[in-house]
Amino acid sequence: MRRYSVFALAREALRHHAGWERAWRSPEPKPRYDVVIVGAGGHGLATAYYLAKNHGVRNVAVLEKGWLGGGNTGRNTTIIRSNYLQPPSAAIFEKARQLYETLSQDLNFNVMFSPRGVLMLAQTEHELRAWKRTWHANRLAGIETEMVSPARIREIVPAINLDGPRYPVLGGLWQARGGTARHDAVAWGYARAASDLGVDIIENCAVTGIDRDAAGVTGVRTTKGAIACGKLCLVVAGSSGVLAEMAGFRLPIESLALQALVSEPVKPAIDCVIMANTVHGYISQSDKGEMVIGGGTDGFNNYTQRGSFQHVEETLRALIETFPMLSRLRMLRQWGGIVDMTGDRSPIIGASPVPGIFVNCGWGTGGFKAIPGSGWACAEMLARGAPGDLAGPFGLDRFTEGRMIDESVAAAVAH
Ligand code: FAD
Ligand code: PYC
Repeated sequence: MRRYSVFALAREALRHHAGWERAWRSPEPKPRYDVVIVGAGGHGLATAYYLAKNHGVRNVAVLEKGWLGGGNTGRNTTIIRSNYLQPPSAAIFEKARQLYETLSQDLNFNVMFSPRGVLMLAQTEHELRAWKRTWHANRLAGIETEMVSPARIREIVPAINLDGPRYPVLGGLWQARGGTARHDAVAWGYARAASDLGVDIIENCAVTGIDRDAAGVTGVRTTKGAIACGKLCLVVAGSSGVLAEMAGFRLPIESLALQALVSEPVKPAIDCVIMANTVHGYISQSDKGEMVIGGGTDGFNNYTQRGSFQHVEETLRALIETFPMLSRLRMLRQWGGIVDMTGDRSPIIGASPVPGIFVNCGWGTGGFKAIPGSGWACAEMLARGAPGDLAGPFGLDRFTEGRMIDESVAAAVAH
């Protein structure tokens, strides 16, 4: 594939952009692959890319029932940070954040990583103590975060109201190298680079059944026919329970909708990401000027991918005390994605009870930021047949051994 560069841009500008190639190939499925990955969200695509790039495993297919990036990857609010509490989470989220720093260069695709800073507000004494604990844990893990005072918060976000009558801002946890990236571009960049390395990405190809014999998995049935495989990795977020059922096992995961919305575009007013977890709202401003806003998950399990008026009202009501300007903005769009929640709010990366089937799921409300680290760790597991250091703690066995990795505070979204 031709490299994207300033010279390519200039060349195409001179010939009316007639020479651009398709960003990724659209092949028909082969009868057999060494590895089949189900789900072309960020995690599935990154897994395929690092399998090919880091481990030389290239006879790989990624099967996607819709269009790539059309699941949670293309529906999220793009917040990237690594301020997690427990050592295994700190390791994988910080690995991901570091990979994001140079991802555009690595993939030769502009993912628009913008380390504009992420601020988690403390609006109760309890939350202040929780963030201080996280800050100390971050320092021990070598992750750069700092506790900031209300006065410093006013400097970072002049538009904020610190003195709300119900929830005054008492301080915050600031990660200066956290930020955002363009979600579609992350999916497209991984897809293009993986395709270039020989990975087959097959869209409009739903997996409808999983075949196994006494020794383990043998292949999948799809809307484009049967495909045999040596290893199968399920990376389908909110559909994880459905795919596990096809394979004959259960996962400790609940699926529910997480919603978000954007306002009409306005001039630049907020140049970092702010999360207000006590009141359940977070906000950043997109390059187009829209306020990108989200709140908590729906209070009941469901598979809808839609927004609801109740959620718009609830989230804005929560945020208006701290951001009074929101009361004067019209909201443009709302939507939902199906998030895959585990009991300890940490992901599952590991072997399943069926030999040859692996799972990478449970990223819940917070997996966009993890995509590069998750792909890296999952590829290592598939190539070796067993998880390495990054994925090791996240196996399914932790639920039977009672070895939870509690990230309910760091998940930072009401659930
Ligand atoms: P997905 O992107 O959902 O990909 C899974 C794919 O599997 C889908 O494309 C689906 O079509 C496919 N699939 C399902 N069933 C089948 C089948 N039978 N056959 C073939 N393909 C199938 N995370 C953050 O870090 N920061 C945020 O700011 C953030 N905000 C969020 C806001 C919202 C509103 C939502 C919904 C999520 C948010 N998240 C955030 C979470 C993040 O989006 C997800 O954790 C992450 O995108 C999951 O990626 P994935 O690749 O695992 O899943
Ligand atoms: O994990 O940072 C996060 C997040 C923000 C909004 C949804 N998830």
